[in-house]
Order: sequence, then C-alpha cells, then structure tokens
Amino acid sequence: MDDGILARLAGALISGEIRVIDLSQPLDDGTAVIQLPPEFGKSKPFLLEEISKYDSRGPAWYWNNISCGEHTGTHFDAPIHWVTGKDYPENATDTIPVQKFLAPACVVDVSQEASASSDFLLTREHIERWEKKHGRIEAGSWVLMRTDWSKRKSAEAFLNIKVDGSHVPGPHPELVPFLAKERQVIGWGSEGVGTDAGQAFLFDPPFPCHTIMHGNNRFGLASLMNLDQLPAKGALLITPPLKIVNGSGSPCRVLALVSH
Ligand code: 23J
Ligand code: MN
Repeated sequence: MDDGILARLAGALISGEIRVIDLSQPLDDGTAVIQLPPEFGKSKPFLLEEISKYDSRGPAWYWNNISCGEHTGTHFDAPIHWVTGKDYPENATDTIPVQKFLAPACVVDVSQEASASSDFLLTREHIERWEKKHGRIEAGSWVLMRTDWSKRKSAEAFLNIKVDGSHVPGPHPELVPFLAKERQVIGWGSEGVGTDAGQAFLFDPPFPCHTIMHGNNRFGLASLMNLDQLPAKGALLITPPLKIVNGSGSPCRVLALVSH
C-alpha cells in the first residue's frame, strides 16, 4: 500500500478529514468592482453573454462568452500590478512560479473591530497579539484579515462609498512593511474589494498594501469570503490565477484545505 504523503492527502480528502472551503464570491453582473476617481481608467464589470443554450444556435450545448476586468470579484493581484513591482522577473500571472500558488494562511479575526468602524486598520500591535496566541507568522504564509465585510451583500454596502471616498477596513500603512520584510509573508488577503483600505489613497505611501507588497514581489487576494470558516492557523490556500500572458491579476477560485 502507498502511504506516501500525497496518498495520505488523497485519503484525508476522500474521508472528509480534510475539508475544502471556498473563499470565492459568486461572479455575476452584480459583482462589486472597484471604483476609481473619474480621471482614471475603468474596470469592466463581469458580463456573461449566452452563445447558445440547446437551441438553434447550438442544439446540444450551452456556453457563454464572458468579459471582465482582471481585478473583478475574488481575485489575485500579481506584483506587476503596481509600478513598484514592475521590474521583478516572474511577476505576472503567467510567469509566477506555480509552487507559490499553494501556501499556508494565518487568519486574523478583527470582525468585531471592523463592525465597530468601517475605517478600521489592522496594526502591527494586533499582529503581535495574534502571534502571542498562535505563534510567529511563518515565512511564505498568507495573512488574511477577517472582517466579515463579505457579509455585506449589496454592491453599495460592500463598496461603502461616501462623498469622501470608500470606507472599508484594511491594513495600517505601518503593518505592511513589517509583514513583507520582518515576516516575509507571501501576500495579504482582504474581504474588501481591494487589498488596501478604502481610504488608502490618503495614506503615506498611498495604497501601502499595493505599493509595499508588490514592491517586495508579494501578492494580494481581494474580495475573499468565508474567512470565518478558517482556523487562525493551519489552512492551506490554493490560489492559481488564470495564465493570462503578462496579466496583472485575475479572478481566482480561492480554495482552502482545512483539517479537522
Ligand atoms: C487599480 C488601482 C488602484 C487599486 C486597485 C486597482 C485595486 O485595489 C486592485 O484591485 O488591485 S487600489
Ligand atoms: Mn486587485
């Protein structure tokens, strides 16, 4: 009998000892897309156009054309997405080494803090408290910020745009270099529409998660959901973006393996 590591993994998947959690939002024409100020280019929303459905256009088959921006719905941000990450080799969706698409996750639950303030920022002090309880964040791990923000189902509530811009929780600008440099994380994941806080255009630097994570050749995951179903430590994420040639990111079916 083969009791190698992959055979044991396959057995645990079949027995249910390892469960697979879907961290992705459904994609349809109501999926929230980031809104930038009007002077900037716009991302297209997700669009599904029927080609045929067992009809005169195709009697035995159903299929659709799809279109959307790369950063639509639950998605992966590659280092090439930001100017600070543009010169790394293997920095785009088609060239990132595929080994990097499987990595462990640390989940930081700040759902209470985020429900009290939509401008909540996760700080280094929060992370250090998390580490006292769960141990040091290992190099190569994702840090996922659980806010329960994904429970806001309408695009309006999810984007939460006021006269002065979007109000969505995210990482504090001082946390990002700590995670990138002192913890060597593989990337940062948020439940919001992007990895940065809604007000991050005002931070120094602006969009610190994009600027510093991608400036250190690290990744982002945005519009995650079901983080409340993950343990603080021990989940394994599977995050392959589409193999878009020179792509800056792509919608992603993010899965988590969880043992119980
Ligand atoms: C383009 C410009 C600014 C931002 C973004 C995209 C994202 O958040 C994204 O989805 O990567 S902040
Ligand atoms: Mn993005």
